[in-house]
Amino acid sequence: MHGTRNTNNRAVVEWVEEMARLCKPDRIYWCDGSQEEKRELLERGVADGVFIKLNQEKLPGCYLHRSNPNDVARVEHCTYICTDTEAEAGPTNNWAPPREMKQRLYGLAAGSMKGRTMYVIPYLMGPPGSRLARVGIELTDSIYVVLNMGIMTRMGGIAYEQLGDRDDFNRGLHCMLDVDPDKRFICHFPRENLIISVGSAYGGNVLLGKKCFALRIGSYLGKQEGWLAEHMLILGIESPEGEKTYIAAALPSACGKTNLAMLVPPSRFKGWKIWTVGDDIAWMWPETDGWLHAINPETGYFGVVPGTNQQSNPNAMRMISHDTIYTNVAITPDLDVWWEGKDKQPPPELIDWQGRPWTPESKEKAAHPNSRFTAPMRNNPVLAPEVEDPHGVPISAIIFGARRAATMPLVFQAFDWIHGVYVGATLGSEMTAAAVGGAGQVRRDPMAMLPFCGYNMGDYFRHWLLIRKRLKYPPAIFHVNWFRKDQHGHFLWPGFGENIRVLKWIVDRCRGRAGAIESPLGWLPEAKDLDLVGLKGFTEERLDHLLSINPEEWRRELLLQEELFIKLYSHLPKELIFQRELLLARL
Ligand code: GTP
Ligand code: SPV
Ligand code: MN
Repeated sequence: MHGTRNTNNRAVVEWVEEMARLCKPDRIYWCDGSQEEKRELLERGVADGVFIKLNQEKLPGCYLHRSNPNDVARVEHCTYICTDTEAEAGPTNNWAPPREMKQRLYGLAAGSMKGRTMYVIPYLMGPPGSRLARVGIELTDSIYVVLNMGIMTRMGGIAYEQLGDRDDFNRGLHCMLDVDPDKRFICHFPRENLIISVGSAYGGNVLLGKKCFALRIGSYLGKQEGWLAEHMLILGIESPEGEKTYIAAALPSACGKTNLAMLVPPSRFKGWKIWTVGDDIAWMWPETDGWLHAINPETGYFGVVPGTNQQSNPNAMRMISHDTIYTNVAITPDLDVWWEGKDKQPPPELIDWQGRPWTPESKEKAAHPNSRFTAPMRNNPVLAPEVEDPHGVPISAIIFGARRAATMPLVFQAFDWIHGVYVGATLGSEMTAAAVGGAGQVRRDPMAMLPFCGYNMGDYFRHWLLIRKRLKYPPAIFHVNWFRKDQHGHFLWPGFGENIRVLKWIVDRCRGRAGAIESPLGWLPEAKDLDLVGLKGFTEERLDHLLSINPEEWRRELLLQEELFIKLYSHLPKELIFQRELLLARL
């Protein structure tokens, strides 16, 4: 029978019963992650109006979900880290005392599932048997959450198998309430390994395995246990000779991780291949072989839809053509999907993401700028088989990347680990639609973790510095920027598949085969060091602009870096202050 209790783990059963007494659902449904269950829930979701079944001839197994228009992105202003003291959460996180916050949230949750079903989602983050694999249980009253977690995580019996009779699973309670922004809280209680999320039904706010567990709680656990939970893609790059190199890259939300992880090299790069290990989150640890190893804790991609097309990301287009959940895209009269940047010519009529008629004359966007696909990784034509390896992959390079119209060159290499940590710690990027508010403004986003670090950011930098001591082969660290613009506001760099040219330089630097010149920022490639063959219309002048360091822009940049350091001062490692002095002197 579907939905009946499928575990004897006492801690799980007792906690579910306790939460059911609080939320008072009409029924409890224990998920098993099976295909039949998925079919049943999709049917129920369609009947309840949670999903629209898309054109099954064009998009087999695909469904559309429209979220409440007040609930379309992560909400950083209502995201809290509830550590015992405010200093533990640090100045970059919202903090509230755990007891009070829990009382408030339990008050909101009380009776909120009356007339509804409470779904019990057991899930595993990471390949079974991996030393970092972790179990979570999410309780939710949203079918959308269940079906997304089924794609994004190893959901079902495997989680109970890995947990055995232990009680060290992440507890995640999610109540939609009436999706009221005034009652929206995404709260983390790191010491108890507990997450409570109320008042939202969208993405990173409610798929608790992802940003809440794998990053906020994960980073806290990583600090205690000596590993790193990072907002990073993981890719394998294979040369024509079959040599494989693994790279992890942190770019802030909606700044290009999924695209880089699935890159298709242009025809000039015959024989080169990119394999995706992960597109959003990396869990990494110093392995006994002296390398930093990484696993992807997830099993699916919750990716940005707008801008995805045959040219920019053909692998993603194939991946999302079946068994995919779309959130907040537009649809055609025959139930196909559409979004800005899918093709040049929009169809003559559409239903927009809010369900309203839309024509090319309409002023508003047809798809929400943060519309997303949820697709299983097994749909990815370039999925790396290593993704299932409990030992992970050894990382040769770490990239920090940003979205910057000015200031930051296309690529440079940090001088060493400490300098690299400084480069990551001072990362600044233009904000995007992935979170509510501020899109376009440059803000500091240390290591792309500003919204995701579950403890004091200064202590997090110190943790990074300490990890170095346990590595015999530390990854080389780089900074990239695909988004520099010319004076007319056009991107100087073609990006997407052409990014392989930068990745190749990075690989060759790691393997001691590529040249560079010393600059105040770090090692910079010269024109002769980059393979630019076959890049149409690309002038040396353009490359000069892309690699230039403008003193005026850097004066401003240093002031912005200083603001962050002042904010973090009380916990900031002295090494980073020293790095700043060195950079100032070099400039
Ligand atoms: P999250 O899922 O929010 O963490 O985002 P992400 O970092 O995975 O970003 P993603 O790859 O989805 O890209 C976000 C947006 O940036 C999309 O609209 C892409 O089309 C665009 N983009 C990605 N790579 C490039 C690039 O190399 N150049 C340019 N110009 N745009 C890019
Ligand atoms: C991000 O914002 O970095 C995402 C999307 O990957 S969400 O899952 O909503 O956080
Ligand atoms: Mn992300």
